[in-house]
Amino acid sequence: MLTKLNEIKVRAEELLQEAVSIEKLNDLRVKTLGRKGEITLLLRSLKDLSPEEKAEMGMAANHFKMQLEEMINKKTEELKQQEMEKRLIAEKIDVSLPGLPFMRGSKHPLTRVYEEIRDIFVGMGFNVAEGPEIELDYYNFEALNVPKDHPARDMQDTFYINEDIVLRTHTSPVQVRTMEKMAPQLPVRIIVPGKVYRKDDDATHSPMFQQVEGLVLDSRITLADLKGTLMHFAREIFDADLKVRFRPSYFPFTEPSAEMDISCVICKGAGCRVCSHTGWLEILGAGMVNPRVLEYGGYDPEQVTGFAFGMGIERIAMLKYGINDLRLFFDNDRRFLKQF
Ligand code: 2NM
Repeated sequence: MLTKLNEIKVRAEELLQEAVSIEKLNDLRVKTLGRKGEITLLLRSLKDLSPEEKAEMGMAANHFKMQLEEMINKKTEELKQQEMEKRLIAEKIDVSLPGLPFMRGSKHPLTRVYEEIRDIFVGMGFNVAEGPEIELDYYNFEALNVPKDHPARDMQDTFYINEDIVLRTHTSPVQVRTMEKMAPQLPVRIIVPGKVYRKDDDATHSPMFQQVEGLVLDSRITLADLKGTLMHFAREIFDADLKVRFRPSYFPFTEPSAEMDISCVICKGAGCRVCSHTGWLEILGAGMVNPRVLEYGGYDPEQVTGFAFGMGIERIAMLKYGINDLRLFFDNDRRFLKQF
C-alpha cells in the first residue's frame, strides 16, 4: 500500500511539473483528489487494514493529500497571474497614438447642381416653394388640365396610393397650391424643387428623380420673358456663350409649349456621341401657362399671363459633369461621390 501511495506521489508530482495550464491542473485535481480520484480511492481502501497500518497509512495518505492540494492551488494561482499579465500586455493601448483619419462627407452632386440652379433663379428674383410628395390626384392632374383619359394619367406611369392619391409625377402641383394661396396677388415668381415619381426604370429613367420647375405670373408676361429668363439660366449653368433654340412641343398645362435645346456642351455644336451628332441637347420643357390652369389657381386669365418650365436635375448634372450612367447618382459609391 505504501508502494501504491509512492507511485501515485511520483506520477502526481510529474504531472504537476508538466501542467502548463489551469485545465491541466484541474485534470490532475480530478485524477488524484476527485470523488473517484486515486488518493480518494486509496483512503477508502484503508478500511480493510489493521488498526496500526490504518493509522500509519492514513496519516501518510492524508498528509500527501493536503500537500498536493496546496501545490495544485499554488500553481493554479501562479498560472492565473501569468494569464492576467499576458492579457494586460495584449490589451495595452497606446493613448499617445494619433486618431484614425475622419472620413469627411461631401455634398451629393445632385445637391450641388440643385443649389446652383436655385442660386441662378434666386438671383433673378424667384422664391423657393415646396410641397408634398404624396399628392391629391386633383393637384397632380385635374388642376393642371390633364384630362381623365390623358396618357400621362395612365396606370403605367403613375404610382397610385388609392383612387384620389398619387406619388406626384412632377412638382407642378406645388405651383397650383402656391397660386391658390397667392391669388390674386402679383407677381408670382417661384421655383419648385423636389423628388418626383414615375413608374419607369431603365438605363435613362429612374422611378424617383428630382425636378426643378418654375412659374412666373404677372400682368403682360410674354413668351419673350420665358425665352430671356431660360436663356440666361442656360448660359449661367453651362456656358456663357452657348446657343439656345426653342422647338414647339405639347403639354396640357401650357399653351403654347416648347422644349429648349442648348448647343452641345461637349462638342460646342459640331456633333458628337452625347448629342447624337445633332449639335443640340434638350434640357427643359416650358410654355405659357394654360388659361384653364390659371383659373384653377384662382387667377383671372383676362388679367394675368405667365410662363412655366420644368427640368430634371439628373439630366443637368449628367451634362454638366459628363456622367453617362444615371444609376451612379443612386448607388452612393464613395469613390464616385468624393469627386465632387
Ligand atoms: C414642364 C414643362 C412645361 C409647368 C407648368 C406648371 C404650372 F403649374 F404652372 F402649370 N408648372 N410646371 C411645366 C410646363 C412643366 O416640365 C417639363
